[in-house]
Amino acid sequence: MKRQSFLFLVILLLSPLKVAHADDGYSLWLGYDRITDRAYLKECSRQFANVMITGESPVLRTAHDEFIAGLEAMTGMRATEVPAPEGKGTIIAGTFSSSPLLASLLSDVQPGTTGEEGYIIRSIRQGNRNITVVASEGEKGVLYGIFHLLRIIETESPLDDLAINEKPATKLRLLNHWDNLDGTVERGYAGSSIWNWHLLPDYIHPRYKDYARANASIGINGTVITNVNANALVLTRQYLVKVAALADVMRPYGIKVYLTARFSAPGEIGGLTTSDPLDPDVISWWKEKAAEIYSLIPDFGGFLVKANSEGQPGPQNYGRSHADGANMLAGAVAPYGGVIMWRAFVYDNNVPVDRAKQAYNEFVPLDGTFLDNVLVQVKNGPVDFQPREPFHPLFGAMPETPLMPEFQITQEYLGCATHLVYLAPLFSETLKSDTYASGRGSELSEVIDGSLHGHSLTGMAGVANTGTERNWTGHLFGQANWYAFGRLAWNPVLSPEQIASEWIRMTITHDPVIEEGISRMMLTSRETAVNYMTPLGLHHIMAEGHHWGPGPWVDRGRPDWTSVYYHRADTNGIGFDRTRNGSGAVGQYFPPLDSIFNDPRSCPENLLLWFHHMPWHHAMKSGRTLWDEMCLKYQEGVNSADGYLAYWETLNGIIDDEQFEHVQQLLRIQVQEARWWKDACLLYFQTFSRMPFPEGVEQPQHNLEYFRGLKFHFVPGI
Ligand code: GCV
Repeated sequence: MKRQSFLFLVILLLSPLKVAHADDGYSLWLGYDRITDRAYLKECSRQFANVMITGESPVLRTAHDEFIAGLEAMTGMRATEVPAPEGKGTIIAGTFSSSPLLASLLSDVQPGTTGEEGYIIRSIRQGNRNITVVASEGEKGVLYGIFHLLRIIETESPLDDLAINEKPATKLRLLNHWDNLDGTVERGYAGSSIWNWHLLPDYIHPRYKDYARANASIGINGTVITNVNANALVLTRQYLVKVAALADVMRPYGIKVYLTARFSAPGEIGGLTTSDPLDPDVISWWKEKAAEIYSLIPDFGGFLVKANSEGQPGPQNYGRSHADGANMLAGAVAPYGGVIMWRAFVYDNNVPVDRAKQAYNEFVPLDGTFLDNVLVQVKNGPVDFQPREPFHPLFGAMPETPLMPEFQITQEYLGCATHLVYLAPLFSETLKSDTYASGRGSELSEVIDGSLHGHSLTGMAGVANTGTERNWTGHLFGQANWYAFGRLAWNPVLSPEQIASEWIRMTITHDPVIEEGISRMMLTSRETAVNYMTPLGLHHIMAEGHHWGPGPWVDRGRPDWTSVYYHRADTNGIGFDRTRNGSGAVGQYFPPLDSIFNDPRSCPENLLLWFHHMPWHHAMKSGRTLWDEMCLKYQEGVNSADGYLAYWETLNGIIDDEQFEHVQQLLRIQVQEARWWKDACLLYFQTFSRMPFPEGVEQPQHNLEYFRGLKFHFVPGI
């Protein structure tokens, strides 16, 4: 529950009826707490006493219900439904075509301005009458406009003189659930899967609708409900009727359902002897399967496919290419308007010289060979959702193919649901990267919004961090990452600051001083995690399998799943040489980036060890040796985590009690784990550098053998 100000707090403290506030987090950023600022309440009643939502459809009905309920919760005011503007203030919402009145009020708006999903919110004064218009060419746009207006009210932002024109930058804004049919969630840290397959289709859990609401409120318009490590069973009739029931819940919120397709399904569940994408029986099987799915789910979105990666079957099993596989599936869903999202997260079964290079090598030659309804889905970086990676070199390198980025909202490599790590700075760093694909200023956001290479099919995917935990995401601040993903998929150039501010105001407090304090903590938290986990371009040095704690010593098993493969520490130095003299990965970037990355003097220091193997004594820009700099970065991470806990503890009694205690406990774990990371990594790397810790670095709490000997059982996230 948000608090409005210190003044309000003082009143509460003095009140004999002081209640212990307890926000369990279920309502996410849609808590719609009662507004206590009288002037603001008065303004709401001046603007929204009457409501007129034109047109009839399930999505418009949702817009209507959301507005009435949200306004009532926040103001206590039930807007009167009117057939025409009247009284002091009326909100009129609808599609242009559903209302001549709307069309005439916005007669200056050119067709095509909003598209189906964009919207206009405008304050209009007619005599002494206030009219607020929310209009779009499509019903989804009206729904998004209503949620925007509710956000304005929830954050208590000014209500007069509204002049908002919004249009999403990407067409497909999707969550990807790595949820298995047995209820587990791969890399899920917030309980079990929210889909109860056993009780579907007859039991519709209230969470499904709340999930749809939350997503619609931030512009997410699709959900891939099954894991990319796919189970063909979901394509059987028994499961498809369950999927259809979920799609029915999502539809009024403008959300389409997608599935992952296991490439070997024709063989596994179709009784065929092959799943070769060029085999006529296989082609027919998928066509019939698509027809069956669309008969149950007319607006089914399409398939997401992980093929020939980490043991998943794919077209290469039959000597065919990724394009052969993707195009065969694309042909099956094309008659219904479906799409195929084909993942570029591939690496060979034979251990490559440099795993970071593989997707580029496999996919660039296929550019221009995919059908029009195929997108290639590319992780933000070339290895795997590390705390920091350079952007994936495929962005910009496949001009003939729509590429959609895949971000990981769930914190597989960032402390799971235990660490407070606000991911908008990470997402934004990628989206703002200059690819130089068409010269300087070719930002990655322009690759994915289609403007750089003229694509209209565009998208962005985020691997969900949701589960059955009461607060959905395990950590309260994990909600901010879900929120940030949606906001950035809508507008990739929104600033992390703005997104944090919106989220804090809707979730925790309106107090500007506290908002600033929490925002500072959020905005620095990603760098803090990088510092205590993998500073200066280190990567993939997490413990084996679960990826939770430190494991820089991991050297067993498949080499490109070990830590030593990535950090390459020896007595001479540390880092992966990806220069022209090394693996040559720098050559996958456009000039001048290739040269910038190739030269340790110009390579950004935060990526130094990603691209270079550097001597321990190398002089950093600070004048320190690489070893000292690394030690101090680890320490800085620990100090910042300590600072977050100390700051958070000042909020005791000022913010909601349950929110306070929940985050306090998790921060206590985070500071311990930050030390664990620092101690374990520095002690291990010291065996190579053979140099002492510089002044300012705390002595480790245990020796290296202790850290190496730690064993954990049943770490969540499978
Ligand atoms: C769903 C990493 C993760 C896997 C994940 C894979 C992928 O390897 O550890 O759990 O599998 O990425 O994105 O396909």
